[in-house]
Amino acid sequence: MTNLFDLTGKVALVTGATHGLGMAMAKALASAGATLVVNGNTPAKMEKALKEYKDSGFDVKGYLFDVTNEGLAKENVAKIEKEVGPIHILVNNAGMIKRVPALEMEVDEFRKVVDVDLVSPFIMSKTVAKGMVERGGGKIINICSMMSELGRDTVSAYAAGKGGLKMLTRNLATEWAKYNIQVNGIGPGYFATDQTAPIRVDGHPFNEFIIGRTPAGRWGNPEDLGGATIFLASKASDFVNGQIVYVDGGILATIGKPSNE
Ligand code: GCO
Repeated sequence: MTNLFDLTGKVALVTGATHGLGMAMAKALASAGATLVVNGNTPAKMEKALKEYKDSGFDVKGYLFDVTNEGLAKENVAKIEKEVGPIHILVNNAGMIKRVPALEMEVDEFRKVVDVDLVSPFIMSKTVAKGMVERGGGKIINICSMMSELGRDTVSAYAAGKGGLKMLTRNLATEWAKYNIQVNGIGPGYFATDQTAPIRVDGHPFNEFIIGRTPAGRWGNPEDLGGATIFLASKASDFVNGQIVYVDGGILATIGKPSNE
């Protein structure tokens, strides 16, 4: 039986992959045999990331461009497909968060977060899907969030963006299944990354809350996302469409329990 999870010969583009969860998912795809292309928008972070990929034994090409800019997305996808090859797997991971109470958040701040978290996955999906349609198929994975399902104080823009991204995933899956393009999502729970560092420090009430709220009793490690990423990028998910796979240690499965239990 051929290895359902083998990505040999596939080109994978991961946006926002110069650190954190994006880098972990990118490394997982490369470890399954994919030819890896990573996007970032900060030269210094890209330089550091390419060295880390190389030191990890992965031969990776990096492309610096703003995924919220459709012209740059088109230009760079064309460049990647010319220089590396047709993109078989797109992981829309680039994202941002601003933790500001809604009453205090500026409208421009709200728009910027939604632009990065929701509009850029639309831009990148539409740009890459054109070639996938011509070639008879592909895989698109949108990185959603607990906030695709739940609200919490101070993250209104992020929740709106990630909630929209869940429905964008389902809608693109509906429209593009006929082209053999599977569009799915991954919803990370609470992971130990730079993005969560401010709310994860020892003694921070949120740190204790999350550990108590997560049945697995810990923050996720970026490597915990590798299996779901490979699954949704591989033949193993050819009949999976519009699903969000939550890798969350059980948070969404439970109402939680009293702290004194
Ligand atoms: C927050 C966190 C979350 C997590 C992740 C959860 O402020 O609540 O940063 O947004 O990072 O998105 O899935």
